[in-house]
Amino acid sequence: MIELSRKQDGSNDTETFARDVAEGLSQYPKTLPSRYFYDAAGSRLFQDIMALPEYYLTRCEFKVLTENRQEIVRHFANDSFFHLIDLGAGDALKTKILLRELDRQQSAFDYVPVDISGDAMRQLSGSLQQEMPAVSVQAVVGEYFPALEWMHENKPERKVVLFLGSNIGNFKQAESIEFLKTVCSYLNSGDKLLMGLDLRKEPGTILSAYNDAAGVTAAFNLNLLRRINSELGGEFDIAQFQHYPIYNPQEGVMRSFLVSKKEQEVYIRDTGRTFHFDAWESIHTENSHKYSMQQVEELSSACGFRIETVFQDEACRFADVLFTVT
Ligand code: AVI
Repeated sequence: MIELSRKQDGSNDTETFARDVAEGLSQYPKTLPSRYFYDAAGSRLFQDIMALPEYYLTRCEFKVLTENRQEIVRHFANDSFFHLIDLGAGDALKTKILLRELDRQQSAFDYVPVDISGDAMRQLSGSLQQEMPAVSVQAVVGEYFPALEWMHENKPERKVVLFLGSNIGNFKQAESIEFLKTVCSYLNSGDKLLMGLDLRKEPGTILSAYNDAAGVTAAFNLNLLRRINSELGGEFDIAQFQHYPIYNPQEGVMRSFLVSKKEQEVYIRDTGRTFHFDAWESIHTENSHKYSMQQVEELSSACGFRIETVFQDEACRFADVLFTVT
């Protein structure tokens, strides 16, 4: 296992967290960065979200990868050795669908899962050793770009990058272009990227996925305030905020907010400040972009890729798009 980051437990640096919180809550309208959702409790809640009946994304992607695994793997393999780099691998449940197929076909590759969590990478390496002992695994603990840079400098062979789960959708539009351009800059012509993207669809279906009946997504969103309380000495009264998601079908953006149910002041020790909330004032906490195929094409050509193949479910809810570096 290669460790490129000092932080091995997924924790965020407290000072950076405090600075980001102070900056976001001083703005009008208020914002908090969605990357802070994922502490241990937030990651557990996200696991629960993925199992919800309303959250179709994970099930659809499983289906797309399962039904198309042979063809996907055929596109990856083309007779020469390659590194399969999995950005944000986590427990790699979806990637294992492809790994089993690559293993079955005795493809010449090694698997490079990348994740900020050292624990997750240790567990994944162990489980792969048991399940697929013939697959060579080189886990990298660190952020995406240092990992890609390290691969670029140390591993000259062909590369296939995985960025599954519609994680790209959580970036702002300009950030997603920047992100993909940077990924592309660490790859060579002919290298590939398989990216999961949630597609535009009936707005009510999208809204329900982020406003489930059991309230798990609400708990996930509110956990951000709980985290500020426990890690930064915040004094949020969680019961005085509500989860409020809204989908804009023109922009194809699902936005989540936390709304203050009353006028209140909240002191956060590590920022040294008190923040004022008007009654019904909101904090914008997350964007989840939903794509049209035209947008996918624009994104691809703006970032140095061309679309090789689009794999999607029969209801066209979710796509795994295979891009090639031009
Ligand atoms: C991680 N990401 C792709 C999820 C999404 O659908 O935007 C995070 C999430 N937020 C609320 N539910 C799920």
